[in-house]
Amino acid sequence: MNKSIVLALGFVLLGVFISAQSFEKKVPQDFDIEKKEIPHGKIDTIQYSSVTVGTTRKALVYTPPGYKKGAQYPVLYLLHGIGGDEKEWFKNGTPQIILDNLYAKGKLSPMIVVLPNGRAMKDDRATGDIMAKDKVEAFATFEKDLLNDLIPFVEKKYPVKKNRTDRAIAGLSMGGGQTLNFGLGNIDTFAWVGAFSAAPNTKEPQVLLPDPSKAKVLKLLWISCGDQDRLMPFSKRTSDYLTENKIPHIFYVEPGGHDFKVWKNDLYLFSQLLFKPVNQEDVNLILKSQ
Ligand code: FER
Repeated sequence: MNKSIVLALGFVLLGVFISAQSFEKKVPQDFDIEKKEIPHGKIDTIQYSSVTVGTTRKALVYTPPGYKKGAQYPVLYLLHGIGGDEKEWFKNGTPQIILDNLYAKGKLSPMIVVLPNGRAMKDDRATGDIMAKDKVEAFATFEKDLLNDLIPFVEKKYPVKKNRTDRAIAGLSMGGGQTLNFGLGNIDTFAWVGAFSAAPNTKEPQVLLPDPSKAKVLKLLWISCGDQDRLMPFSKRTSDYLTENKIPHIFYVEPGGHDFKVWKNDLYLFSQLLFKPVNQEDVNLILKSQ
């Protein structure tokens, strides 16, 4: 082949590679609009038997476009808030649309996303007094259900990788608190941790991480919150403690309150960072944008 053609082809391939890898910080207006013409992932409801709760429990599972049983995928466990259940993200945050759109642009590492029900009790519906003591406590009980029942089920039923570096946990509000409590409490299980607008169930920093240096093995520790959210102190005190102890993390403060506009934006940014080498330039882009 002629040298200049080789060179030109090289640049084209490099261009494709760079655009496929580059991080998209600016959220496009159509990031959550369904597009018929692109490949779609699939949402299924699964049922697993929970020894922790003593019932059969439901979760939704999103498999990515082009999902093949022969491949092996990392898994993101994505948790809901106090007023929700396993369908909350799906109904209000449309992660399947946001992620389909990101896949179509080559911005995501292929992953399976599990949307559990984080209220681990026999009646796990978000009905009646959602702030009742037993219902709030069930969000803590979910740690056992997740580690001992749901993760083993997912890892048996789906073709997934089983290293800590292949598991991410993220969530909004009560799910953000669960993310910090369970993620930082089980660093041998999760390497990617994303807390969106963490709620008062978030343990105090010294309890979360008595030995802060342990968090250095995390691939990514993301804490975000809307600047108008009255729950900001729970994110800020955690980030301050990490900063004091020189633990690398992203503290992303964005315009907004305690709502899905913020959480969809968080998912859009956070998901692009998962399961690939963390690129300091991408992290700087996020930090500079606040
Ligand atoms: C609280 C305020 C907010 C609280 C929980 C929340 C358990 C959770 C909010 C959410 O998940 O959206 O005092 O106490």
